Amino acid sequence: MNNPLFSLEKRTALVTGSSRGLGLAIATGLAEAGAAIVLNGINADRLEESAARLRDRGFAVTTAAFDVTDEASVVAAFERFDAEKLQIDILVNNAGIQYRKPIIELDSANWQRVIDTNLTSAFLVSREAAKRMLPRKRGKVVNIGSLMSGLGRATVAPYTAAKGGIKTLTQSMAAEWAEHGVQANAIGPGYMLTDMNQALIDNPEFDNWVKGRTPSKRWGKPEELVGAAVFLASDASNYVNGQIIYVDGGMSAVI
Ligand code: GCO
Ligand code: CA
Repeated sequence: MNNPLFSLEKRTALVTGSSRGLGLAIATGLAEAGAAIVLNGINADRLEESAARLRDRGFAVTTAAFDVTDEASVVAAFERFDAEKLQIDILVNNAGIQYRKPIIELDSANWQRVIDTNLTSAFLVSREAAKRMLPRKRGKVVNIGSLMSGLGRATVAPYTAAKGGIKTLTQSMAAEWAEHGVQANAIGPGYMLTDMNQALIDNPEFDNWVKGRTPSKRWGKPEELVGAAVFLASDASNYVNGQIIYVDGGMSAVI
């Protein structure tokens, strides 16, 4: 990264749900752009393994194991950051889960679990981050939405409701924070090759549908989110507010 506009040197980025999957790919990409990284997840062992692999590559990595859906844990994590003088300059709200069930068979506990993990978490973690960013007049919040932020799909109602919420929550964040020098934006990944999607990837009918309907004619690779993430985390996006950038091989342009 030679263009200083896109450099993340001297910035610290917290990426939620980053022990694996899209979160780990994004955290790695931000590290490659110069940021120090705070990895988050609930499984402390898996977190340490991922941190060790990044440290082996020479990156500065801290781990913070906490549950992004638990308000007290989120507040405590930020108090720990304060005590350790760890300033979060960039927050990527990536933590997410999927649960597939037709609406008439869906129980409210699973509905709530998906909403809490994919949507409420972004509110909770951003609130604590923004409380500290606003007085500094600088900060970046990048919410991970989805192609489903603007579309429905059978069997994933709570996920689409949460991801739709992410899109408009991002707009409200921008409405409140842009004047304070804090930019909030979102990334809308399309169909990506992740563990979460393994059942879909392994289903030949679904796999063919994705390849047929995506203008790029293929699934996305997790590292293909890095360009948008670095852009939205860097000074290159200082006048970009409340947007969702779809990284979906063109799917949202045609569907
Ligand atoms: C699903 C998938 C989602 C999609 C994503 C596309 O069941 O719809 O699990 O995670 O991959 O919404 O943007
Ligand atoms: Ca994940």
